Amino acid sequence: MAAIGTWTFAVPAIKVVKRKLGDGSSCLDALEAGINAVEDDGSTGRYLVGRGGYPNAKGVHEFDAAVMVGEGCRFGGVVGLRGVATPVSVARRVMETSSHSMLVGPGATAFAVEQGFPLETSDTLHTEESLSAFRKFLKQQAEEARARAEEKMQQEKEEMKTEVSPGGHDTLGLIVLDKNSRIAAGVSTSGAPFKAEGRVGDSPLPGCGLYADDAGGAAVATGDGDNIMKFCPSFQVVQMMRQGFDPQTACREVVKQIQQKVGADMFEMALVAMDMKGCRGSGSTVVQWEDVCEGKKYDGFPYVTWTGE
Ligand code: SD4
Repeated sequence: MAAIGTWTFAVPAIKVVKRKLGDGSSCLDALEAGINAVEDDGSTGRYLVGRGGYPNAKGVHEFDAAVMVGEGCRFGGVVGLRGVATPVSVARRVMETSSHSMLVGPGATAFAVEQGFPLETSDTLHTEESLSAFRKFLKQQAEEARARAEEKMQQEKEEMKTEVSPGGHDTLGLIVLDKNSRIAAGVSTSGAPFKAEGRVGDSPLPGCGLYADDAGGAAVATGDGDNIMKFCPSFQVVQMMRQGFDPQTACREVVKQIQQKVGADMFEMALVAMDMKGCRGSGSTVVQWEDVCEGKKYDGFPYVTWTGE
């Protein structure tokens, strides 16, 4: 039995996974419960997951989440889901009870309601921290607009950029291997802070934000999803593990190949992976990461891991 999760805020998720696997739960049950523990807890603030995640530019939470099971490569995902604080559970229902693999926007929300998920509004999905960050974003936008009008200079693309210092990325990605050697991966995120309405990141896309295949193992990604999705890195890592590479080598090699391709425009991306023996590894395009929850800097990508009998 083993688990690995992105960022230090995966600690509560891993604790739940440990308890559930100890009670004999399947990897998927443990994974869902672990991710729910972070999604539904707005108290810690500062991560982009579930309740208290940062909303889009209109102040609305649009969640992306997915699950994938190694056995049969079963997959379910939701994109731009509104009103449900535990999107990974809706993603699981898509996998288990619908004839589809991915539902988007209003369709995803309607499905969640059909499945009995209580619908929430921004009032309860926001926390004080996320609301104040959004207000800061609006204020900054207004200030920028004023400055642009005053200066009346040529349109400078750079100035149009809103930089609210989201301070990094922090999607929860979790991989769980149970005692029957079944593996599952899941991700949950509110996406890039203050993203455009309708924007989709890498997280819910199979092969991009996550992949699981019991012929090799599982991998999850975090970082700049608009770029990550172009490279299907989670799929690449699992394919390499399938060919016999250990997770660490696979993650590093995939990062290296992307770096070689992208060159100077390299973007933030981290990968964590686990093979079917429970060995784990990670790779990242950033040498020193700042964990936004803790405000600490780490050499290499911070992740949380556990292994048990
Ligand atoms: C996204 N990849 O929506 C996500 C954000 C993220 O850590 O991973 N943050 O682009």
